[in-house]
Amino acid sequence: MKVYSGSEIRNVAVVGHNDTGKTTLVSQLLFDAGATTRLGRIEDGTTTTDFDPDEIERKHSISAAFAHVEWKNTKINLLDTPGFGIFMMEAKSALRVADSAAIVVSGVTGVEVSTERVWKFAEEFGLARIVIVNKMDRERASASRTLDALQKKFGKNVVPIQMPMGEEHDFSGVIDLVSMKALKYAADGSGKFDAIDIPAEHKAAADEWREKLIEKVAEGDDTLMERFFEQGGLSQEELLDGLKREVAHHQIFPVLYASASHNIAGHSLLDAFVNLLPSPEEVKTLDGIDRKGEKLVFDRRPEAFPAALVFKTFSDPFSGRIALFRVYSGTLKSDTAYWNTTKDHEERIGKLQVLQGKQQIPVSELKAGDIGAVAKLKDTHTGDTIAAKDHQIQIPSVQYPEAAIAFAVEPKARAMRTNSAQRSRASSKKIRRSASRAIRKRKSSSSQVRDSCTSRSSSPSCTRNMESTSSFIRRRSPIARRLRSRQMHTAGTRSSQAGMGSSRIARSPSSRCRAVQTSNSSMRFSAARFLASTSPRSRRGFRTHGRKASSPGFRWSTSACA
Ligand SMILES: Nc1nc2c(ncn2[C@@H]2O[C@H](COP(=O)(O)OP(=O)(O)OP(=O)(O)O)[C@@H](O)[C@H]2O)c(=O)[nH]1
Ligand SMILES: [Mg+2]
Repeated sequence: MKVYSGSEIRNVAVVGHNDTGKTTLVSQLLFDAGATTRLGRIEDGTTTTDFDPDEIERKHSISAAFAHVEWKNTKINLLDTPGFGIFMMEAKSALRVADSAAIVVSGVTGVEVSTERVWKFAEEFGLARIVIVNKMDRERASASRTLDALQKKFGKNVVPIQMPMGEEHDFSGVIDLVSMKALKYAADGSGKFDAIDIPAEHKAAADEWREKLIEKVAEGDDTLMERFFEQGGLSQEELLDGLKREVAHHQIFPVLYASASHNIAGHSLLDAFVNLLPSPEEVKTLDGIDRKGEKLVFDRRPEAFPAALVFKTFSDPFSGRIALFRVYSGTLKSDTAYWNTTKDHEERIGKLQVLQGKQQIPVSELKAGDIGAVAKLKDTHTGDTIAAKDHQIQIPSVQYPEAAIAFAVEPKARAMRTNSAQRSRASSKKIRRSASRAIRKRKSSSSQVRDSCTSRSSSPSCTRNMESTSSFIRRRSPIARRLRSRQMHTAGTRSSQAGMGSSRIARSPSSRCRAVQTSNSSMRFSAARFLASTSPRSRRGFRTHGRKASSPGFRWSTSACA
């Protein structure tokens, strides 16, 4: 994998309300840039960034995922985030390490609750923003209604730099208001397009939209304003330069249009990311704190000392715990010892990687501005800073809100408490063995039925037999179901141990009983799922406590478990 310098990188968090098409859009960008060979679809469970079995089953993103593309010699790091309110902290962590936010809204529903929330987060972190109006092909999609809603909520600096060609079923491409070319896309989802002259029926509207864009760009810059009055307009280069500068300074939030599922306008989005969004090098310094908690401003150049922030940790079934981090200064190298300045101990970095969904691609080093991952860190969790030992700097992480729900799972009997973990492991193994035995048996009887049925005519009893056998295999046995629910629980526990968000798992010193305190939405989800999915029988021997926090200061204490 090539090593990129800061000026060749764009870190973009794809955020917005749920169901606006963020994950589909990331799949579209990956496909259009040639990073994948097919257009991933939510319906088929083939998107790159929704790879978790739960995400595939539920057709929603649950946690932030990372992918990257190379476009015009620039590496675009894409952080796909969930849009559901309960998973909002995942979006916030992604925004914390991004340099810009691509805020996705639906052309049908416009501004929604999470749109406002992610906008506020982006504002808090001082990020450049670009608005993508997706689903322009859908019935009742309207560019003007969506633009009105956006401007009403976020102000007149939200300005379209494109005009959609048609709406609903007629949406066929976009008119670029900078180059004044129409990009007409193929209807087969291949993403191929022709740059043509603006069709006569759109010409008057396009001229009017461009006029407004030029006025807005000229307003934000005195030199451009003078040029505007001198020439009566701006050239394409002046317009693009002005736009880039004002996007970086949050004076303009450009609006673009797309249909991710029909693969329309993907190339123009990639162009806009490269041409308009700031690179990590454009912000020269970063505020950190030293060991005494005093503010420290430090240099972000690749030649400076290495410093990176771990913003997410998750468990991979093959590689173990994976930490995702952003390098803020210097260069991080594989197989090198660094210092965890938050916990004050040495941390050896093994093989550095970059992620493409769940796929891990090795890389020798990562320069300031890039985002990468590393497996099996000794004791480094979300929010920790990794730096050179002689530079005790800590990079501020996201502050998570207080837990809204807390719960604990504990064994009822003291005898169980001593070795509940071993018992749980042993019984999982036992269940797994009997489940595979049952499935093997059923499969072999299924093939017998199939053989005898194909040799004879398709009698009603034959068809019935085949149906029931195959539906059994689909559903698997009750034992397999029990195994699944247990695996789900283990996964939940594992992710909390991995330090996802602010979830914590604590062990009471006197027993093996575990208490989970969670303010992380994914963990809450796993907890709720564990309680909902396990049958009373498989929960036998465990007592569960769940309650809503009555006050913001509520915390679950491990003593409740002792
Ligand atoms: N018609 C149409 N459907 C789309 C488009 N983009 C996405 N969809 C569909 O909208 C649904 C939601 O898409 P996702 O990509 O999962 O949306 P999301 O914003 O990632 O959703 P969350 O992860 O839950 O926040 C899926 O059924 C997609 O096929 C589009 O441009 N047009
Ligand atoms: Mg999604």
